[in-house]
Amino acid sequence: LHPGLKWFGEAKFGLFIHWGLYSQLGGRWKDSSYYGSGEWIMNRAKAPAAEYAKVAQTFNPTGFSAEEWTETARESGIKYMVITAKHHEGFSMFDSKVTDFDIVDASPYKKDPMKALAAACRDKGIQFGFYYSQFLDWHEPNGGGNNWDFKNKDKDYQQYYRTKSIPQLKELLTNYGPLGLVWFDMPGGLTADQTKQMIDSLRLLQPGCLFSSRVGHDLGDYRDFGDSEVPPVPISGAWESIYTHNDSWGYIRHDLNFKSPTEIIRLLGNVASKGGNLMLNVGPDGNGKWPVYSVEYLKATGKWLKIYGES
Ligand code: FUL
Repeated sequence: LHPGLKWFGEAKFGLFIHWGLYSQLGGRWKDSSYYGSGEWIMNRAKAPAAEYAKVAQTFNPTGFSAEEWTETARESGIKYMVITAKHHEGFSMFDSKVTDFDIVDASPYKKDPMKALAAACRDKGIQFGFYYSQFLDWHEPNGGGNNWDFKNKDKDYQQYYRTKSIPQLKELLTNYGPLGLVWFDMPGGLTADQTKQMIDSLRLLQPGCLFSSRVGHDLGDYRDFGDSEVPPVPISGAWESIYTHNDSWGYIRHDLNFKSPTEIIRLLGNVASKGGNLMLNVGPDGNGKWPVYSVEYLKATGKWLKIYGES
């Protein structure tokens, strides 16, 4: 049995955080406004990569506080936190030597928020993990998904894996202390053998770290269901359901459709009764602040869990 399955099997409640340049846009690109999946805005607007990259110059999340985020998470009964190190837009929210398209080199913020967050989670006994989009990368000519700037037929996915994806995964597994998990998303461009090779090389760095099933080819350590899906019957083995708090993973200014504490508690109960973990998402804004309803409703959930939840 994978050693990480012990904490994962007991966790029940995790927090997903989608945070990137799309958070700065908040669901608006030029004169158009978008609803749902704010982190897909570059794709939906077919924003040219060079132009989209300029958003970084305005991204300065001085309101970010690792202490505040992790304290809210702790009060809410959260046992693990998974944050987007790089989503499909291709921007790295950590200090990466592999590219200049990262928060330290390309934004006025110039600091690595992931360092502080990893440390604060460790202090509070919260397992910490990274979401990493290993195939889709709309910024890179050889990355998956951006066929509006870079034609798919001209792409060399292997080159992208070799020069960005795998080296960045190695940075994440080396520079942030022990990780609870890496949440791979959307496999592509690799055969089963190549995926296995990639995973083996990463496992050497942190044998205790879990890999999500979206690494592809059934090679993950636990099972993730589809977005916002709970299985209808109890399921054995380690698994997770993931849900948005409002209707989007990434921050959308005009989305106030937040699940109430009652709805969150019901969801938690439903998932736990079938043997899984619920990982609920929060989408901080471009300043690094959580939507006020996320703070309030999560804390209220934590209060309930303190009284009625089994610890
Ligand atoms: C999906 C992604 O495409 C969404 O943007 C989001 O990150 C969700 C959790 O996973 O595959």
